[in-house]
Amino acid sequence: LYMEKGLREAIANNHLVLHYQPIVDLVTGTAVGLEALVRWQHPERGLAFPDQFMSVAEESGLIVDMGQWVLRAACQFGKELLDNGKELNLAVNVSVKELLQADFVDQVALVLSETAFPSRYLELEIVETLLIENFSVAIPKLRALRSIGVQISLDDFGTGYSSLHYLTELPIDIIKIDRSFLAGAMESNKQAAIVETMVALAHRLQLTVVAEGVETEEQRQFLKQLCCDKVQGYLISKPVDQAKVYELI
Ligand code: G
Ligand code: G
Ligand code: MN
Ligand code: NA
Repeated sequence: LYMEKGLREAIANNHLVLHYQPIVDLVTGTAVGLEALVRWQHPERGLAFPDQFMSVAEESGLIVDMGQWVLRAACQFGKELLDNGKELNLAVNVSVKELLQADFVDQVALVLSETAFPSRYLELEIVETLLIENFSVAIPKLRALRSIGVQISLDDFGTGYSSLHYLTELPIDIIKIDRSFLAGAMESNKQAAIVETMVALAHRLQLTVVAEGVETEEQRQFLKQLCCDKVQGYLISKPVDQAKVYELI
């Protein structure tokens, strides 16, 4: 498969690059975190986005090598920021295929120690649906990750089918409300009620809440009133390259 071969070479030749999207504290208005988002810097075709190669990565199993590359690059950048006095959490997306690798927790611990990035600044984002489908294998791994100090985020919250049933059993720290909920919240009182309830539910469970896909000041004010903890979205910034991160923070 051409794509698979190309992707394998891209990982080996460092043709992947991370962009970072700031995550802002709603009370202070300052950036407290960055979500790392992978791109493929293709020598001929230019910058490719995850929707163009993530399914190939998943199906071929290359997601495991790619994930290792991403984790290391993100931790290195997080450490560089810390060394420059910028204390920011780094959020890294992890696919369930990676999480289910027998040595995943050991690999995370190794990357943290080799990059000297303190575990408390690392957040691993896992999408809800896939986590619940692999519940019994995934849970002990999430526990082990938390025991080494890593924080766990439930990504795309609200889009999974049995989220509420499992919510109390998942060893997580953060809920990320999927951007599809924000999109309708300004037009519909019912949609707004759902977001309000999600924030309240997360707080009752002593979880931090991040709202994704915040594009307007109106949405930001709405979330602030709800005491949502953090926001992420085009209103603050699109994902940017490493150099631009320094301009933003
Ligand atoms: O901005 P963007 O197009 O990068 O992200 C699209 C999707 O790709 C998001 O749902 C995000 O979770 C996923 N994604 C981006 N980077 C990574 C990564 O490094 N690993 C995994 N597993 N998914 C990623
Ligand atoms: O991992 P996750 O599925 O949350 O990935 C985030 C995705 O959402 C990325 O593709 C990113 O570029 C995109 N994104 C981030 N902020 C916004 C926003 O404000 N609006 C929209 N439409 N997409 C966003
Ligand atoms: Mn994410
Ligand atoms: Na998400």
